Amino acid sequence: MSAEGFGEPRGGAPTNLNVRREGAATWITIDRPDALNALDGPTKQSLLEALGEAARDPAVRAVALTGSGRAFCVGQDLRELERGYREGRTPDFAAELERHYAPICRLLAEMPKPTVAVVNGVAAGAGVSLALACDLRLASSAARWRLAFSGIALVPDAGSTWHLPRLVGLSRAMEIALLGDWVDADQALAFGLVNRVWPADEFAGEAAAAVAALAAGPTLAFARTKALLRDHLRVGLAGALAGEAEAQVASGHTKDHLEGVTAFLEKRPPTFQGA
Ligand code: T3D
Repeated sequence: MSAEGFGEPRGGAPTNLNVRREGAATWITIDRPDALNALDGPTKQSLLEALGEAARDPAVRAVALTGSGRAFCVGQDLRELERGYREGRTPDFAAELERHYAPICRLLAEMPKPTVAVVNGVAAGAGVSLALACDLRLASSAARWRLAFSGIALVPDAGSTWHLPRLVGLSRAMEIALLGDWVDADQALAFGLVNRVWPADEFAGEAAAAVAALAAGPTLAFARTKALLRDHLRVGLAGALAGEAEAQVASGHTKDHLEGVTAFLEKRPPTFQGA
């Protein structure tokens, strides 16, 4: 699996973002707690660059996205747009979606390694969209979700109209988007919106262990698996069978496949290298 096509390195310190490595995992923390990690321009640019770097770096085998303080992310920074609105101007949504939200969403969904939203608290607007674009969502019992776009008379964006019905079904997606109620962590689990919920005081440790386990997994097989699952939403059975066969041939030639089978035969846990 190639990491090509995930942008170019730019360098420079990230703004409002904490990026750190934990073993083979990159943790990206949106760090604007006073604004509930709302996404202003510099933060979105930093997030885009950090995700691109993580996507390209073969030593990074999983990516976790989380927020500092009591929020995961509340979406677009509305204060950044305040002046224009007060002057009666509407932002250039098309340009902003194309410049930041679309490539961020595609990186989370398509980079060749698992991506995990570690939803520590409130998620709203495009913050929900980011979490939906990740491969997995792990939630604290303190997390709560609101799509929020309807509150400002916008449509859900940043990929949420694509991801939400696929994750929870059309009826729930309509409910979440149109009724606009808060979804708490237990409801989110029941809806299939999140994959795991842990009590708030256990959340950091449990989420870290889950991300570490993913980062120690068979990265190339994971990359092919996520691509197959996404691609096969759009193809018929014959196409899916052909896609699986092609991916399996490639997976069968990896060192990790040999290690996995050898470990099974030797009755020991495998040690995958991501190669
Ligand atoms: O550019 C484009 O293409 C458009 C794309 C749009 C995508 C979107 O994301 S639109 C949706 C944006 N998000 C929202 O509408 C959510 C707005 N926030 C809220 O409704 C509430 O803050 C919450 C319900 C999430 C939390 O409420 P609460 O009472 O717990 O906290 P709070 O007091 O409202 O917020 C705390 C601070 O965060 C506050 O700042 P202050 O007054 O103490 O200085 C608040 O202004 C700030 N904050 C919260 N959300 C945003 C924000 N600042 C900027 N932008 C925000 N979205």
